[in-house]
Amino acid sequence: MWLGRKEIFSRQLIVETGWILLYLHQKVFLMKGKVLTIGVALILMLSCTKKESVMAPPIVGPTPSESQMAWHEMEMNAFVHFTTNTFTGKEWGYGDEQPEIFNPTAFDADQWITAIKDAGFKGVILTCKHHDGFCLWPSQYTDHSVKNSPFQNGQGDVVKAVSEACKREGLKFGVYLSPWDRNRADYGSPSYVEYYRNQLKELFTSYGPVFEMWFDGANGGDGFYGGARETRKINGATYYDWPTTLNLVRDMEPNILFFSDAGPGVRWVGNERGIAGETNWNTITADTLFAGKPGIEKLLNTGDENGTAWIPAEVDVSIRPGWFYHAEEDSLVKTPERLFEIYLSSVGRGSTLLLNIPPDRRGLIHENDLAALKGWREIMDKEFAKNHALHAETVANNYRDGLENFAPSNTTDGNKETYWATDDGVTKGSLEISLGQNTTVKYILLQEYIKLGQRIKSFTVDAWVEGTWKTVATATTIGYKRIIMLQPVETNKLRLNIVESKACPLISNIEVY
Ligand code: FUL
Repeated sequence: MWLGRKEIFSRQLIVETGWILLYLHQKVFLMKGKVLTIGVALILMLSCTKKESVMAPPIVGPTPSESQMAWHEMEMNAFVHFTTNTFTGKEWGYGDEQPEIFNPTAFDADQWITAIKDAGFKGVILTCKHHDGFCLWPSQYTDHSVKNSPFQNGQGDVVKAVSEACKREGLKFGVYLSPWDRNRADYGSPSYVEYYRNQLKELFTSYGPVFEMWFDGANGGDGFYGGARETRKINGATYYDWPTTLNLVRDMEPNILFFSDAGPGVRWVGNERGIAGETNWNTITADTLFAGKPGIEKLLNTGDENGTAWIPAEVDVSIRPGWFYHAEEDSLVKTPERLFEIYLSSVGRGSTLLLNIPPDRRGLIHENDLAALKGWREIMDKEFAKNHALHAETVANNYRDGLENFAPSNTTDGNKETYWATDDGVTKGSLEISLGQNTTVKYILLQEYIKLGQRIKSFTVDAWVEGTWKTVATATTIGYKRIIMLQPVETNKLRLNIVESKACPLISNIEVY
């Protein structure tokens, strides 16, 4: 019944109704002549007015592409760092490591992917080649790979095993291929860029589909470089000729998302501590940016309200102090509580989390990391066990034309495709949620309907306490998702106040825990 009403007012139907009227009345006009023209014009005008008034709000600023939207919805992905560093104890291999040292004796990609899936991750990005240049697949373009290691007698292929395990478990697979290569003699010359592109071709044609491609801007200058052992500087803005490389990849994988400091699909968040900006715009102007450009961390952390492109921030952080496994860090694995804090400062601030979980020398996720992931999952399941706002009664001081399509109840209907919207030009608004009974509230979760652009600049949340509204949260942006941890408050109703918005605010979801 309720849905039926929605359909009647749906934009498409109104548009269609307009066409039917036009068609009918044109026929009448043809038969009976001039007098009826006025009637036709009037009826058409009425139909248009009605059509305009129930239209969805116009788009504001840049909006996410379909792949970006799917990426937002993934919320949590796992990063896996694995290479010769795992066996040398280094973080940045120099490039002179012998392939013989790569020897995971109990390698089990299924163990990684099962643990990753159970923790709630939706995708995995693997360091197919890190800065040391060692390839986890038997690339035909170099000898510096698994094919010359004792791992599975030189027959092993980590990229194949991981991408296939992802497929089996329904996780998406992503590729990290370090542009900086400290092993290659030709690093810094055009032939290396050719080599890099050839490797991308190998990866995308043999191990796809690939949902995200990670271009790391790191470049420390010095390296083995085929025995030269010297420092090489490249011009990060021009050397790799990224536009050509991106087009090459797009030809193989049209929906790919490119991560780099500057996007174009996804941007770096500006730190490796797991913290997105409290203010986090999904937009930046990337024209003059490039991977590895120094001094842009703050901009990347908060985004830019007036940015010209939708390039959301990805929060990459490791479960351990280092990106690679080191036995001496076994006691330094982040606690479940710390992982939960990181969840709140990444996903809870509208970003996607990319948590690194590096396998050990056996080729397994270490027991301590497994325990941390399990404990974290338990905290998440406990803290977000019951959404007290689901199907709760709502009331708002304004909603678009008073129509159900845009009613405040859309925020608590459990459907992220419906949203509360105010009239055009109304950039403030209040929405009350009745919880039905006194409830201890610890978290409020809000989602903007970002398909029509990110809008909200500032908001507050009030709780009804002892007969009066008490402000329990004051914040800025919402974006795809915002989770605010409150001082636990006993209340039977909450009020969201949109204080400032670029245009009429659109809220698709409110949850209360
Ligand atoms: C950095 C690299 O230098 C680290 O080793 C790691 O891969 C991290 C994710 O990105 O730029």
